[in-house]
Amino acid sequence: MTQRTAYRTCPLCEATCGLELTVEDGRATKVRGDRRDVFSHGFLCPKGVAITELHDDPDRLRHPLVRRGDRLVECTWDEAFAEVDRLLAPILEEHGRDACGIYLGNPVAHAPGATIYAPVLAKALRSRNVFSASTLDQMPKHVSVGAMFGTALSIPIPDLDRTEHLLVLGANPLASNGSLMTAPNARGRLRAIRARGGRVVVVDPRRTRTAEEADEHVRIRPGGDALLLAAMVHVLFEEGLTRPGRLAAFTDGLAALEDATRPFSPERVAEHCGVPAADVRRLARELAAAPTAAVYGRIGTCTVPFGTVTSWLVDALNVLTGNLDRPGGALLTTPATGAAHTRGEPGRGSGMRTGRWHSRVRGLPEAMGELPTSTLADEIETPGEGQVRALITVAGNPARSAPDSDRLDAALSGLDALICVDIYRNETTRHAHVVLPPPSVLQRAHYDVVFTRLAVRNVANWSPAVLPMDEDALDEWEILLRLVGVVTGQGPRADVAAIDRFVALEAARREAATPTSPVAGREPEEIVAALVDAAGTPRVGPARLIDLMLRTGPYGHGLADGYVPPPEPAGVGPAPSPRAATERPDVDTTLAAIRDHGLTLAALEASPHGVDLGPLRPSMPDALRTPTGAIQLAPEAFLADLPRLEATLGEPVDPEALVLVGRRHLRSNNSWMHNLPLLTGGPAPCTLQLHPDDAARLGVTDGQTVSIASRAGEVEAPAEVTDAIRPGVVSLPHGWGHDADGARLAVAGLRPGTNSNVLTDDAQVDPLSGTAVLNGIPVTVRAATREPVPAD
Ligand SMILES: Nc1nc2c(c(=O)[nH]1)N[C@H]1C(S)=C(S)[C@@H](COP(=O)(O)OP(=O)(O)OC[C@H]3O[C@@H](n4cnc5c(=O)[nH]c(N)nc54)[C@H](O)[C@@H]3O)O[C@H]1N2
Ligand SMILES: Nc1nc2c(c(=O)[nH]1)N[C@H]1C(S)=C(S)[C@@H](COP(=O)(O)OP(=O)(O)OC[C@H]3O[C@@H](n4cnc5c(=O)[nH]c(N)nc54)[C@H](O)[C@@H]3O)O[C@H]1N2
Ligand code: SF4
Ligand SMILES: [Mo]
Repeated sequence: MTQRTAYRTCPLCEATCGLELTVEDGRATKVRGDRRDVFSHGFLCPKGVAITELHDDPDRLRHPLVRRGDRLVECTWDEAFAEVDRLLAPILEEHGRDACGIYLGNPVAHAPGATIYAPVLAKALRSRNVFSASTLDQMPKHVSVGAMFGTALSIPIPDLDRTEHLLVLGANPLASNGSLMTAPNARGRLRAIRARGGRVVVVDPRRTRTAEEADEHVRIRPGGDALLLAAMVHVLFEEGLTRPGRLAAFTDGLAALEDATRPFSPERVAEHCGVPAADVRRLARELAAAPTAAVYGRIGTCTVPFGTVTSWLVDALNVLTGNLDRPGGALLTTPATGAAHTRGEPGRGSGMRTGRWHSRVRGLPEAMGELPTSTLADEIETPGEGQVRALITVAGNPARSAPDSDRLDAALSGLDALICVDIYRNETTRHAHVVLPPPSVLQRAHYDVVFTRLAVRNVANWSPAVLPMDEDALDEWEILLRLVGVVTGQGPRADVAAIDRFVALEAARREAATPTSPVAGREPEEIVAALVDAAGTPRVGPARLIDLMLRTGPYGHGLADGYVPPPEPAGVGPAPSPRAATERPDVDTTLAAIRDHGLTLAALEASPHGVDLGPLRPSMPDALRTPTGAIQLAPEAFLADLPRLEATLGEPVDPEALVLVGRRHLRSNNSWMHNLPLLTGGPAPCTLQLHPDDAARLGVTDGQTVSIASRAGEVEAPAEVTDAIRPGVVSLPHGWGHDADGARLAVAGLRPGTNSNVLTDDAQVDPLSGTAVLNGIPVTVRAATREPVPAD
């Protein structure tokens, strides 16, 4: 028997844990947390353990599928791409570029092949109909920070390991493992705040596991965060507690923000946000008084009617209390592969614009080159020029993840062509004409381009593939580039290597033309030729582009040979102390050496547990990319949404009305990973949580099947009566409903659960970002008159 150990960053959520895998005779047999990982120090969760099951899952697709009548059958790659070309070429030819849409799902952000090459495909398509999971998720944050700090990714990250006060709104990192805050072992890091005398406050309609770990749980009404935060801003101004400190020198809009929040006194908003006025005042005072503090909001602050305004006010509080851009506050990262706020001329930029075009049917604004996924069904169903007749999905399951999903599911089934790059035949891909499966995550190299940009510490990890690809397999980036070949008219057998080289040369050309780049003025060919591995073999694909990004990033020295890490000490060392996250004198030495010589991919390849680039560092005003070079505390467009917010104060508060919110479960991952036996034990997670008072009023008992109805649809689910939820609020997780005909998810089908997005309403969006409203959906609940039909 041959046995070896492999190290790999887990790509399954945003926490980026280091995994240690045992590989026996070519099979990954065991997974543990990598105790020497510079960031996760051995932490992992059950999903990380299940990564081998994901690889071995018999339902995971190993071969492309093509539609023959009402069946999807296995075929060769050549047959699959020939069919893609046969379907797409005439649609693009006859109906124009917009007739083919593209939808990019969440795992696109979790694998560099897709992170880098899916946008290349979207660009090559030259369609306005680009959709993604971002408008079901964090687009309000992109739009708010884009206006305030100048780029869509200028997202302040809470300095979790040093803060003395953390105010969390609408996030449950103990279940989600953190989002827009990459922090492996969120629980340990939250506990450390309290252990060093700090305070954690969680604002959530549910008493979550995170709320249980906190000093205080504020049981807000769903959607009430914009009011709560506006009132906290109001209190800071009213009571003279604003202390922007050094930020004042480069912050515009203080007076405008003060004026704009004047109508939102705690006394006026209390009933509507569900937080007593005295508590609002105290929360504001405590935030202002804390030596350092960070305000952090996530799903519950984004997928709501005032998502952008809420996201803006989160950072407005960070600015007003002087906590933005200071240790212990909320800071921008300095990621090894760079970001828009580290590139180009320091301190100034063109800013972020939205609404450069609008969706055809509902006139919703573009943001980051995308249209809202909430209007995808409209664009498919509505005839006329620009109607979406074909759709490419990459790592997405919009038939379960998007609002009013019954409608979208039906729309998908009516497309002239649906091409899916996906590893499962699930609720979306069952409608496909062609399914193109990438290899399993263990068969692909990894670098977390996205989440290293959002991490509470600057780190860099490269993971080589743990297992070889299957014979005949295509890597995800190769699949995407062959699709580029089709949509650019090069046919089904385009030269992937040539397109890839073109992409690399374009990236090199952009760098060469950037005066501040360490490769400024060099020849693109020369730059690309220097992107070789330690043996001198030219790199290709994502590895080549990541090497370029590292060499031209904040720690890069262009084409220089670069930093050589010291050899790995043999054997597994002792587990680092919990303090390791902050107190690492060795990090300063490493960082100095990296700064002297420059970071390259070769250096990361020689560092299987990653490279620690230290805690977050103040970077403003240099990192600002607004046209004025200043923080925009009161962007016009956001001020203009406040009258709509004020108008909600005139709506009656009906004590008997129910609203639906979502929730996440540690052993689940959006709509997938439900097919892995390791994650399916324990009580069924897909229950409708409701408060005992509501249950009593409705005559519902624990475990009973209830019917939940909204404007969009009606579903049934078992009731879970719990006082952990605020009265008037019910909660159902999303991503379930695995009983669809034509899917192949044998394990998930045994316990299909209920699809909550039958209830969410695609007509409701946050107008500034086009983001779906997925929380706070008005519903009625009653005891079901019949038992649910069992899954087939
Ligand atoms: N009601 C409600 N709805 C929600 C949410 C909510 O909180 N409430 N959350 C929203 C959020 S935050 C998000 S991000 C979206 C997610 O929305 P989506 O991205 O549309 O959905 P996922 O469930 O993440 O689907 C991932 C798909 O990628 C496939 N996949 C997995 N790994 C790979 C891979 O390596 N390569 C490829 N090509 N495919 C792969 C899976 O089989 C699956 O089909 O859902 C949103 N929907
Ligand atoms: N295990 C697991 N981990 C995941 C995922 C998963 O599906 N499973 N999904 C990943 C993805 S794609 C994302 S985007 C992240 C999301 O990461 P988080 O945002 O941390 O995830 P949630 O658990 O959905 O937490 C949202 C919380 O908001 C609360 N909430 C709902 N409405 C409101 C409101 O109006 N106001 C306030 N203040 N709170 C409200 C909900 O009760 C819930 O507790 O998680 C990621 N990690
Ligand atoms: S917390 Fe996230 S990154 Fe860490 S092991 Fe679990 S799924 Fe993987
Ligand atoms: Mo998400």
